[in-house]
Amino acid sequence: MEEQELEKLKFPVGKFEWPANFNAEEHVAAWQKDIEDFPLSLISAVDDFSEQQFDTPYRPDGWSVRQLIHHISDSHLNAFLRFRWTLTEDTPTIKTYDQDKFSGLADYQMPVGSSLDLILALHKKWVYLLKHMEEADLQKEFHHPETGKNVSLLTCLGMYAWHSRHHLAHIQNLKKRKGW
Ligand code: NI
Repeated sequence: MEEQELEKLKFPVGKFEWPANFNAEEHVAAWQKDIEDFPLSLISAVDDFSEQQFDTPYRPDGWSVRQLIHHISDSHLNAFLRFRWTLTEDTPTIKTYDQDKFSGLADYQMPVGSSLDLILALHKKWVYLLKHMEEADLQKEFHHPETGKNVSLLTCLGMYAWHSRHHLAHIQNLKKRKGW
């Protein structure tokens, strides 16, 4: 497989980039809607999947759809906690984790239902929180110990809106390629 082709499979919606003509009102609303719509889009994307389809990698040497879904629940759970810490502490240092090692843990082989339920409930709480945050809250930052940088909740929101679209596109593209 050519490198360019693989890159397209890895990053079907591109990498997260800060919008060129950023408009706070417009982008915050769009990102919030991404977070709000994602669980049902994800659930409907895999609605009629067989266990075999869940075990199909979304690209060569990539995670299976099952691992992807368990990864999303872990990743967004961590993001939600980062929001909570940042809203209640002064520039907290977050805890990172090894997502590849996480994906090797036993529960990544479970049926996806538990993670889909978790993602649905988590995003409901996340959106409620987002809708009740002050504009200034989005400027609050956490410290990332690996990059050494501070990250605002605004950036974090944009990143996880992207992360939702990124992994949904993995599954949608796999279905297209396989004719599912
Ligand atoms: Ni991811």
